[in-house]
Amino acid sequence: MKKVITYGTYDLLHYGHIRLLERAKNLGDYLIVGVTSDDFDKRRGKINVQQSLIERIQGVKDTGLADEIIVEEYEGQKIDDIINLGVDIFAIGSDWEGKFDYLKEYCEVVYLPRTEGISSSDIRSDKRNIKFGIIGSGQYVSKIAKESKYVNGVELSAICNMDNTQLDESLNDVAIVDNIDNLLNVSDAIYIQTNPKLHYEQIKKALKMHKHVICESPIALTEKECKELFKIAKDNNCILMDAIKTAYATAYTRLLLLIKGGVVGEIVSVDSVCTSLAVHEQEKKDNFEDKWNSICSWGPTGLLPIIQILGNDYQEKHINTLFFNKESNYDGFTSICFMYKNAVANMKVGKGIKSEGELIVTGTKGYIYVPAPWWKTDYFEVRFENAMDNKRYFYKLDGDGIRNELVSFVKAIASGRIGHNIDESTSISICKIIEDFDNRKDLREL
Ligand code: C2G
Repeated sequence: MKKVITYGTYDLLHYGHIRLLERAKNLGDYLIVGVTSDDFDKRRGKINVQQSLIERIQGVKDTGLADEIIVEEYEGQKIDDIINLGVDIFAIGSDWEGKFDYLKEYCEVVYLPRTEGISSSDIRSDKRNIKFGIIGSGQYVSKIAKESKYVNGVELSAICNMDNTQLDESLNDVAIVDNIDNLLNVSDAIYIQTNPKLHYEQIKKALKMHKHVICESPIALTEKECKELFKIAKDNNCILMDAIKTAYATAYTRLLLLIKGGVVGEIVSVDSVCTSLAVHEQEKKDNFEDKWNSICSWGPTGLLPIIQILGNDYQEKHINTLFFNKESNYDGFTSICFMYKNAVANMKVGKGIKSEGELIVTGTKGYIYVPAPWWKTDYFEVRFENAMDNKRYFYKLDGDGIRNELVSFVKAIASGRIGHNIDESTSISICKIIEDFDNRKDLREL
């Protein structure tokens, strides 16, 4: 019996895929189809896949052409599969011509002509693109705009640059508008990266015009305003999404799942540190008014794992703050200690101070260690008393997480609901803690 194997993502299965499978099957007597796992696709840069692994497997199954379906999960797996499954022929489309010649050592390699005129990307882009506008400071806006080019289903409508920093040269052909109204007029959805003091009014305006919003955290400066915004979003059938990049990093979401699965036992402590030296000596003296303070710049990220792991029903919190400029509410350093029923959490944030930006989650069986800078998580370790049991996890992070965040935003708009990365209650808790800080509630000055 001649065994043939072929691999693919098979997203939104189409005629080109079916023809490929038919011809592959005709090369032998038994066809094995390897369908790529979601993780493997992300790792090889395919981030726009629309269907889940199960749906894609079902698609291949429904063709009736596969005698066996396996999942492709890691680089180098093809060699393992060919040896372990006793494969005679490896077949793949001609778009991969030459790329799999290294398999000739193990079996025959056949490149089959690709069917012209059809592809999953074409089918995906047949859906109308979301006109996507960005408002914020030039430097950051450039980053988001550039990342949006990797995301299927969005098309940059315009940019509103709120400061004098230059936009990246590659954006020369993008329309520039000078206020949010003009941005909203040409957009279906907007990314807000302005000073947190402006968020509430800007988000409200956008939602009332039925525009979807992804906003840099904190969404608002009070709990009440945040709740109101989510309600307006619901009433207007719009998506309002919190843009904490870390929440969309694959490594971070895997870490949360492992914790929920009990890998380190019951959690007794979460310690997170996020700092940067963005404020220089000279700036410390003046010009604090327009600056994002530490609690707004880093607070949402620092609080994220605490709230997502231990919840928001803490019994007490103590805020310790060192103000660099009290009149402007500019904290150079803030540490918050939370007391839960059976656990504690500590968050340290700072802008103008520097510390080790690590995340440690302590449990009754072991702990999770994420090295600095943990908020750009691509790697973490699960550690135990017996070091032989330790495990390391690595997941590639493209574009500082902005890319994944935008993919989630597009998916949320298409499905009408926010994914599991940050739920409404987490965003509201973050706003509440920042509100308490602003009101000096539970706060002690250093
Ligand atoms: N294909 C084709 N004609 C098209 C589109 C796709 O013949 N118009 C073929 C591809 O060449 C591939 C198979 O259909 O052999 C599956 O295509 P994709 O789902 O795009 O998967 P791909 O990214 O090519 O993954 O390890 C992964 C595999 O190596 C291939």
